[in-house]
Amino acid sequence: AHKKTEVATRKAAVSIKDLEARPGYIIPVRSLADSLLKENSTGIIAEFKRKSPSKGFIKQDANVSEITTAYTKHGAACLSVLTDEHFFGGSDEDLMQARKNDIPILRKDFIIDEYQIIEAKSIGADVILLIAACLTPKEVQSLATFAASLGLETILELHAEEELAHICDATKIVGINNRDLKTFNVDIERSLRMAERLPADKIKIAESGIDKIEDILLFKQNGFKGFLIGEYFMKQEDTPAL
Ligand code: IGP
Repeated sequence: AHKKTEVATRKAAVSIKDLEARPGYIIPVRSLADSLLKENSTGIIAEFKRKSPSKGFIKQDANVSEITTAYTKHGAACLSVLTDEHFFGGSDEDLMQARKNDIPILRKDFIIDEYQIIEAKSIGADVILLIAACLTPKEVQSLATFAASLGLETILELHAEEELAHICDATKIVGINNRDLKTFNVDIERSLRMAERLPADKIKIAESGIDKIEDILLFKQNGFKGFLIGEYFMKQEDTPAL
């Protein structure tokens, strides 16, 4: 409900025509699928977030440019930037600053409207996230198809087995969230069981609560190609050397 009001306010302020005139509209889109399927890909999707509903502030004054550049130099396959302000303290400006790095960027937000996908493109994002828990299967299909029409890829995020019905042709990349969005509990075993039920042609990504190499190896052995890591990286004292 909060997102709806927020999107309606922005819609009234900035027209689609204005969004389409922004620089993001003319720069080429980079493919997450290609990046993950590359032979020597680390599969790491490194996330920039200052705070989260489960942890509060992780790093309030984090420098988006420094951190995303370090992520890129140290082998990330993709960047993820939170643009939701209300829960995560993010902004479109953060994503635009990350865009100078030449790897795909995921706009991490709660997308419920085509307008937000046009926004994503206008700020230079390559990938959007659709969360099954917030959308009907029909909405997923129509939003993912719309994203593809702009050249953007979609990650469909699932958490529970009931949400398998949200998978469709337009969603070739599926993320399984290890963290329950309501209780914030992380359960990797549950994700592995769910992954067995995904269609074989989907590219699988593991999301949340990953903080050791063993987790990544376990996901890899189970056919996952991507590993979305935020908090573990953000809470490190030092930014990796540039
Ligand atoms: C990253 P973590 O535990 O490494 O910080 O998790 C990412 O998976 C998490 O930020 C996330 C998220 C989301 C945030 C997953 N799905 C949906 C906002 C909205």
